[in-house]
Amino acid sequence: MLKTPLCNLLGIEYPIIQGGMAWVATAELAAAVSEAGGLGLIGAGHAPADWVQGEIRKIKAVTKKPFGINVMLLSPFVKEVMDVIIEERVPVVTTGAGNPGTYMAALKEVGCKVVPLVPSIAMAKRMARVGADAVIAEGTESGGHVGELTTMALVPQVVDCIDIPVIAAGGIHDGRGFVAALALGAVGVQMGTRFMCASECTIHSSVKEVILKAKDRDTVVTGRSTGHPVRCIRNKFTRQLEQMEAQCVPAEEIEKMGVGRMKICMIDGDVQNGSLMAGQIASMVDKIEPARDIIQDIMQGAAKILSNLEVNR
Ligand code: TUI
Repeated sequence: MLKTPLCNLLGIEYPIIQGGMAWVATAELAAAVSEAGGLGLIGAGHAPADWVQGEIRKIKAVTKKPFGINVMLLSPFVKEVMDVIIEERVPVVTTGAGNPGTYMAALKEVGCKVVPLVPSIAMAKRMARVGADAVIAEGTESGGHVGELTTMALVPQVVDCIDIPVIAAGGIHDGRGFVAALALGAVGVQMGTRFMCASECTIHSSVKEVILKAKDRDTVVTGRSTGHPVRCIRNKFTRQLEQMEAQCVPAEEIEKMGVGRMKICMIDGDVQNGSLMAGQIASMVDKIEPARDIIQDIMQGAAKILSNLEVNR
């Protein structure tokens, strides 16, 4: 039943990791994904360490299955969050938006599997060298902070340049994307956007509605001028940013504009003035369903594709 080395590495049933989305990936969503046999992640984002500790305790109270924390390395609370992760012996840590090298030894010492997100070959090689257990190669189709390369171009190049397992992320929605990722040499997938519309996901219902209605060209990348490009669903806020970037407004001013925008979107439901981070497959998400059904759909879709390939050989 489509076991890969990722299942053994993380102690999970299906090689599917839920993206560690800030303000979106709470203990409720992560628990549902882990209970369904994938790896649920809590997104630490810019949250303080005591919030992260609270979420860890919540998930431990409802599931005995493995789970992880995504640490956003641009957060001012990274050090304290890492201390909590070590104290709580969290099974898996994924990292985004930077180099987790300085925390690697301490995390590994308590048996934590460290799985950095990488947008490039250089970063993948550096992570393998400093002892990462696996990497997630994330293509620019993803929502949130993105690199330049597409999943199709990035994943096989990362697979060829390192000896540790590679997980694919960016632009994956169903069994087709899952099989494609394995064909590129990945041992599993990470998916964010589809899990935003899981029934257990606690974000504001208005955000889910926008994703359900999204069309193929509705996402846009802003912030290239600041060095932190971010993919979001186009809205009043992204149009404002595009205008500022066209007028060459200084990077610090543009960065300042982004502060607090994810919260007002994901929690308060302001889908026009908030930062509605989502990936290019938002247009494929067409229903709200339990995390378990999402995982089953991917695995059943993948099995069907593989058996058809076999028949047609
Ligand atoms: O991290 C993500 N996705 C994210 S983080 C985020 S919150 C945010 N807020 C404001 C500005 C920027 C982000 C929303 N979505 N994905 C993984 C990812 N990591 N994408 C790109 C990278 C990355 C970028 C540079 C990883 C390493 C890196 O290395 C830089 C270095 O230190 O050399």
